[in-house]
Amino acid sequence: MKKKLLSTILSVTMAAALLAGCGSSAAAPAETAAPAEEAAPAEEAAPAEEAEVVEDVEEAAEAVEEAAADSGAAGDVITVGFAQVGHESDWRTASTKSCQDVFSAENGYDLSFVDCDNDEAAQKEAVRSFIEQGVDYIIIDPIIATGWDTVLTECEDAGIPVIVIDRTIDDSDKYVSWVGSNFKTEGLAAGEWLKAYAEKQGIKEINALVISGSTGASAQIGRSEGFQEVADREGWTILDEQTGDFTKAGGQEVMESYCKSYEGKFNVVVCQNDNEAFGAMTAMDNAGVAYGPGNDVILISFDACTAGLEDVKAGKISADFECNPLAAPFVEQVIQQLQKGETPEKEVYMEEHWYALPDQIVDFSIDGEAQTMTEVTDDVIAAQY
Ligand code: GYE
Repeated sequence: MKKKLLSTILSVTMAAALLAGCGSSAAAPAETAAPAEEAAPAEEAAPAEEAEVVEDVEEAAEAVEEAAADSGAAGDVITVGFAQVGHESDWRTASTKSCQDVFSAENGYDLSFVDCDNDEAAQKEAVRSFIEQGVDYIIIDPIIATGWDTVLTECEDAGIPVIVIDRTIDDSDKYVSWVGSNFKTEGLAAGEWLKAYAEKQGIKEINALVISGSTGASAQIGRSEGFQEVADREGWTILDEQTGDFTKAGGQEVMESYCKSYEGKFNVVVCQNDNEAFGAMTAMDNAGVAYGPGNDVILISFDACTAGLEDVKAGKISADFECNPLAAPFVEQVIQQLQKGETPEKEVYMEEHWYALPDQIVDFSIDGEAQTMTEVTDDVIAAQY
């Protein structure tokens, strides 16, 4: 409240100071008054307009204080707490930046950002600290899908709407809205692509190694389930599935051990994100395993970040299945709807694409729905996150 009031006072004080300097109400430039007007719902725009008739700065401040107290709205800055998973991947960096860009002071927000460093307990504590601060909204990207009901009940009791982004919460529905990806569809896409590509290449047997994401994260669960479903149906062998925790170091470590344990026995490596794939490539390079189109091992990845697509273009990753991290603008829409008393959609799905080079682009469908693949070009890479 105090902060909100202060910012309104400052905007009007600045406008009044300008007025005093120029000695004419006409001299107040549109931009000066804009911050107060923009951030305030229509009927609360009065304070900024009043600034044009007040004589001095003190009077302006008083006028605003009164108006703000009267309206009870006070203001304008929306406080948001965001409990982010961590900083494990390029995807995560893009997600964080997207939120910081959208929930900026310039856009009328005061963002409390906590990087939870992949620590589930720390993430719940972050949410509790937002409750204590009395923020207007809480955004959670849940590290794992379960264990949320207690803390979400605390948010509900405090009257703070929660918006979930990216990964899902599977054991509580005490949130207003979720904006993210269909991870099972991503896993199915990887499986159905592999089936079609193997047929085209005349590959009869699939022996796959999976480097999964952080165990219990819905992104891991969905991608594993989707790929496994096709593997089961097609009778493929999944030799092993171990977590690389969505990191490059994790991917490298798991792949180093796979290269020893399964030497000469695998022809597919599935990494559940690009960073794991970067690590796995280093491990395969060191072990003398040739991968990518035209080589023995097909390398599949998820996320399709810029560096991932560069590796598709370089003929290292055979196909990359996008996960779109730029959810923040949609989260903002949800918040704006709530501000107006509207009911937002409970689930909002991000649009995503499947990427490869022309020789690896094949026709496939998911549950009967034909999929379109996107060719990786320099322009496509330049436009990616
Ligand atoms: O794929 C990975 C990140 O939750 C979808 O988390 C996200 C995943 C993403 O670390 O790179």
